[in-house]
Amino acid sequence: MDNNISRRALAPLMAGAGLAATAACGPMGTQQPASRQFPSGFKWGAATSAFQIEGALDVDGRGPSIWDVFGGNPAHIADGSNASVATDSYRRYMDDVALLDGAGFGAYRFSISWSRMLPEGAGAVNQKGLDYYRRLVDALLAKNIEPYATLFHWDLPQALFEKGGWASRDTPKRLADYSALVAHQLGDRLKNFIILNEAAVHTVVGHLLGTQAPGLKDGKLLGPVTHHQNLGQGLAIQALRAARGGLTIGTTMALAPSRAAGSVWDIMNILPARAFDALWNGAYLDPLLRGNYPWAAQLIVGPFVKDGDVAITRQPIDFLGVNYYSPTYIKFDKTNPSYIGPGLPPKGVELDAFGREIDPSGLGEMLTRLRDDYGNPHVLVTENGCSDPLSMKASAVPNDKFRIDYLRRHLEVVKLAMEKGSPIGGYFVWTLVDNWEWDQGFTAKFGLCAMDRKTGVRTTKASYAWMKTLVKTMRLPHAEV
Ligand code: IFM
Repeated sequence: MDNNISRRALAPLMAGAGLAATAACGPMGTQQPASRQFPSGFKWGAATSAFQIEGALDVDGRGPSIWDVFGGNPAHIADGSNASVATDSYRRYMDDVALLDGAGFGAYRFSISWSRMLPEGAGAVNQKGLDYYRRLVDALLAKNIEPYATLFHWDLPQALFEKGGWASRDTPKRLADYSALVAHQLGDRLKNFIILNEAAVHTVVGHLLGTQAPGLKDGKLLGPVTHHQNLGQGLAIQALRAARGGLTIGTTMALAPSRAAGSVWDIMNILPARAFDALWNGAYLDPLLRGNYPWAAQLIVGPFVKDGDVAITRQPIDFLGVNYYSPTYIKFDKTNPSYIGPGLPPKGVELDAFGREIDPSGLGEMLTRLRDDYGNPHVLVTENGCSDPLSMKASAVPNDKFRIDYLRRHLEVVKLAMEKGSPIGGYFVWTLVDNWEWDQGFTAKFGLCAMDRKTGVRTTKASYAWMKTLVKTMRLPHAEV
C-alpha cells in the first residue's frame, strides 16, 4: 500500500478507523447455535483504554504520549475535542467499577498508560501513576471482577516516539522493560495481561493514513512498524514470564476478513484482497502463532527481520484476544504500487454509524480460520460493539435497541463457533461508558452507558440492562419481534 490511499476510502474497511454517519446497527439473520446457554465459567466483561477514558493527562506526574500531541490539535479530531477529561476515569474509576459490578461483569479489560507509569517511556517510575493502577485493580478485585490489563493501546510515550517510535529497534526493548516493571509492581494482584491492542490499526492508520497518532503518512514505515511491534510483543511475553509465574498472557488483534470488492466477475480484485489479508491479519497472526510472515508481508517486513527474530515473535500464549467489527473490501488499484486499493462493501448491506458493514459472519469466518489454520488457540473476544449514530451533540441514545441487536447477533456467532470446537472463554463489549473515540472525538458513542460531559454522571442505556440479564442467566435471548 501507499500513502495515497485516503482515510475516507479506507473508512468502511477497518476497525479503529471510523467515518461517515450512515445508520445505527440494525437486524440481519445468522445461522443459529444449537443452544443459547453459555457454559458456566464463560467470562463477561467490558473493554476500555486509558487514553479514551482517564483524562487527567497532566496530573500526578504523567508524561505525554503521542496521542497527547496528535489529539491536542483540534484539526485532527472530528469535533475539535481532546481527551483532557474524557470520561474522567482517573478520578471516577469507582463509578466505572460500580457499573461493572452492577451489570454483574466478572472481567474488565482496561489499558495501562505507559507514560503514566514511565513518563519518559523508560527509566524512572512515576509512583503516583503506579498507585492509580494499584487502586483500580484492588477496587476490581474487591468486587470479584478479574482485571485484564492491556499494556500498549496506541498511546506510545512521546519521549520514545522522539527516539524513533516503532520504526526503531529500541522500542521493542522498552516495551519489554515496561512489561517487566508492571509484572513486578502489580503482578501480585494483576494476573491477566494483553500485550498489544490492534497492532494492524496502529501501523496502518497511524503511520500510513496519518489520521491517528502519530499522524505519519509514510508507506516506508509499514515494514519496521509492523515487525517491531511483533518483536516487542515477543520480548514482552518473555519478560512477563521471566518476571513472575502464574500470569495469563495474551494479545489482542483487529481481525477482519479481507474480501474482494465487487461481483464474482471482478476477479482482478482477488489477489489484492489476499495480499491485504496478509498485511492486516497474517502479518500479526503468523509471527506469533507460526514463527514466520506470510509471503506478501515478507515483501515489506523482510529487510527488518534479523536472524533469531521470528524465534522471539513466536511465543506460547494463554489466549488470543479477538477484536471484531467488520470485514474489509479490497480492489485492484493500478495507481498504487502495491495494487491494493480500498473497495466498498456490496450495495445495500447494513452499515453501522461508522460506515462499517455489520456482518457477524465475518467474526465466524475469523474464528474458523483460527480453529483450522492456527492451531485453535484459546480465544477471548476482547472487543465488539457499535456506536450510536455519530453526532456532534452530547446526547446518546438511551433505548439503544440497535446495539442489543448487534451484540446478540455477534454472540450467536460466538456460541456457534464454540459448538464447532472453538475454545472461546469470554466476551468483552466495547465499551462501558461513551468515551473519547480517537479522531472521532466525542461524536461516536460506543457505551453501554452514556455520560453527561458537564457533570461526569453516567446513565445506563437499555443495552446495559440487556447485558446484565445475559450475564445473570448466561442465556442469549432471541431477537425481539
Ligand atoms: O475505540 C476503539 C478501540 O480503541 C480500538 N478498537 C476499536 C474501538 C472502536 O472504534
